Amino acid sequence: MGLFSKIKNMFKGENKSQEKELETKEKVIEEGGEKQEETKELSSAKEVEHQEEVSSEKEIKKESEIKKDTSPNEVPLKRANKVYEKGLTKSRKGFVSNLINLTSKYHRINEEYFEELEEILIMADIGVNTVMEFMDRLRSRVQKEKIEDPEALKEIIVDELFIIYVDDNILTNKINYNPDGPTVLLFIGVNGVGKTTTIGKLAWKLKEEGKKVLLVAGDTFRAGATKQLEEWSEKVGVSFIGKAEGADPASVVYDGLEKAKQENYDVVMIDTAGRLQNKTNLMRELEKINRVIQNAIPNAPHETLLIIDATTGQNGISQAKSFQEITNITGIVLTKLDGTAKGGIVLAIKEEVNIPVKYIGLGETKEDLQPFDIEQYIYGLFKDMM
Ligand SMILES: Nc1nc2c(ncn2[C@@H]2O[C@H](COP(=O)(O)OP(=O)(O)O)[C@@H](O)[C@H]2O)c(=O)[nH]1
Ligand SMILES: [Mg+2]
Repeated sequence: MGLFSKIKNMFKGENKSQEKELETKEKVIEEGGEKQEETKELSSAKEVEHQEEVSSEKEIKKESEIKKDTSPNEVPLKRANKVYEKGLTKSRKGFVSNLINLTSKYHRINEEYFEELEEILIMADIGVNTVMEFMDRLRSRVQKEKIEDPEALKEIIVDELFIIYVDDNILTNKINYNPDGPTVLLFIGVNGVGKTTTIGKLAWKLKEEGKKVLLVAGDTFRAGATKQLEEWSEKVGVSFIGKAEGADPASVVYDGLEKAKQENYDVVMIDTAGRLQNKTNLMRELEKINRVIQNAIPNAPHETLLIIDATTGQNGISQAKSFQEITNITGIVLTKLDGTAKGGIVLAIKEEVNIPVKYIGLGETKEDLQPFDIEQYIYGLFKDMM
């Protein structure tokens, strides 16, 4: 069975009653969202916090009601599905609807069809080499299997696009945890890609899993960066350590790791400033930070996560290549997928960078960071074609 059919069965075969339950939950979440809208009007930050608490309490209550007659893992999985579906809406309306339109436009597969398909894929941020190889495979399958109807090619297109990704077991989304002592996660990437936000969201996830989390404000360069991280720590209820603007990032990191060891933290997340325009300085700074980390905890950092903004397309890929030259990256977090209509950048990363995408950002709230799962991703993207 092809990948397309497998995913279709996995996600579409769900029984109706569960879908109904989800609709109820979705509604509750939407109501919560409206609450948060209202709170924007309020002047005091305290009141905002309180409102958020009220709405999240409501969500939790509803969730426990749903849980009664579903298995324990189902609700989080369904919730993740919804985040994927919602976050990939723009890409479905852009890239995928172009594919659907192409299928209805042509009655027979011909050269123009192939050319148009190629253009759609390139426009979707899928790397040029990947598209070329894909087109070769597709053309030869069409010839060999004597396929004439574009309708019959829909499934094959999805299968052929993603099979490389799925078959490759090197690409794991798992975080490499330190079994004895604090796990150190270092976050790098240029300014504005979503480092601080990602740390905040992930801190919330890890805290929910019962981990003791410390955030370290290693971006001492940009005004307000330390404050922004501190606010996230308060919002999600984890610890924070930071110094004044202009302090040596390595010294903040040193203090953070000492604290983590003394107070038995499970996870330390280090924010950094990403001034890629001065590569030599950035390299020196990262080397210094890495030295401090390794002195404090052998084998650390356990992950160096590069953050890429999906809306920047090829530019994001070049950033990845530049960072790859100056440091050892173990995983990528692809943010702002909700903001792109292209959706194919995951494949370009695979082709051109070949570092696993571990998390994706599908929106601005803390729930919107999800472990990258290729099957959920494909379903979220192509559900209208299934
Ligand atoms: N829509 C959307 N916005 C995001 C996402 N991740 C981050 N952002 C926004 O991107 C902006 C820059 O994020 P920030 O964490 O300050 O970037 P940093 O400079 O790399 O630390 C903020 O407004 C974030 O809310 C995402 O997944 N989706
Ligand atoms: Mg930041």
